[in-house]
Amino acid sequence: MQINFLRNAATWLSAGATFVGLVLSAPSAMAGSSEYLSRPEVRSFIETMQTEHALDVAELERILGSARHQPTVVRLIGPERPKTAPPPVRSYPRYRAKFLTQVRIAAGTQYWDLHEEYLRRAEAQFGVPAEVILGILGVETAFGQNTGSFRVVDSLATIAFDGPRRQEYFRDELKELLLLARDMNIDPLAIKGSYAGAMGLPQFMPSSYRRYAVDFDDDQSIDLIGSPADAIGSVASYLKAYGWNEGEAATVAVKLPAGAEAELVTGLERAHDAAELRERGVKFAAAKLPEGLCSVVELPTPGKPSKYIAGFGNFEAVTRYNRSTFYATAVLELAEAIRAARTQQMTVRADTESPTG
Ligand SMILES: [Ca+2]
Repeated sequence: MQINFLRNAATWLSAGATFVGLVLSAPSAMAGSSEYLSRPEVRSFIETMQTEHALDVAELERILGSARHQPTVVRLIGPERPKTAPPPVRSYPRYRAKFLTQVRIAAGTQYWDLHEEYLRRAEAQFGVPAEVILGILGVETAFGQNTGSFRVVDSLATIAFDGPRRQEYFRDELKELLLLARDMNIDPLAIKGSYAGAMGLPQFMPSSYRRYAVDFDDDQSIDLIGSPADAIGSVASYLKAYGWNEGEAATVAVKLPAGAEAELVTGLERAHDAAELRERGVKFAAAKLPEGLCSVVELPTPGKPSKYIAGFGNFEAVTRYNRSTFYATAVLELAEAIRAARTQQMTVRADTESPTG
């Protein structure tokens, strides 16, 4: 999601010169929809926040009065794809290549070295392996390098009141942001994030921040923007809450019987019993499988036969972070690559550092 945003932002910036000219010549037209305070749905939102959550009306007016409509956000959120449109050509290798780079894998091992203590603690407390936490932080923000530059109030208000879809969801997130800022005693106008309002190293939405984030460096505040420790603990806490089971494989490669693909692929849904799949001729690449149902996920490559994997409970936990099978697969593959690179590094270190006497 983050990477898409950056690519789109770059396209947008490349047209910067003309765009800036436009803004300078017609500032009032651009700011026209920023007058959120006069809108009846915004008044009613403020009223609800006051009656249901006892937030101060003057403070709400200060915040929402400063909220600015962001046309870029509307464009990036995009319209619903028409049901009649042909499905886009999907390529898992193309998606994977954005994240499984040597640079990102090296950044992952470095991050592991720097924050080993907290990764160990997260693993002990929540049962989530260090590399999976790093896989998420790596895909989401390249370990804090791309955390987003939109004011979260602007992003959320824009989609909540002018978005092409999912307004209700984003009104809820705006509410959660205001409550989060109150709880943390910070000015919501100071918080930056993605075009969709995801914040900090792990790109938590405000509701997830309030529900699952933890203070992992014991400084009495939960800071997902400035504290790698809090980000590490919070990712593990989130995955645990969505059913991560210590020591279980998330995915197992499968071979499907020819012609049965369309019938067997379930994507995000864990609808299959592994024993039944075996009876139907599905071959698993491992003898021992995790308990519980599994999904069958297709990883397509245009012009070539697709690959398939079975996704178990831990795979589903990762898809709860971002509802995409490509996303979860890339997170887990980045995790494996970081783990392998670290193992190699440790071997080299042990060879060069081991005492000879
Ligand atoms: Ca903290």
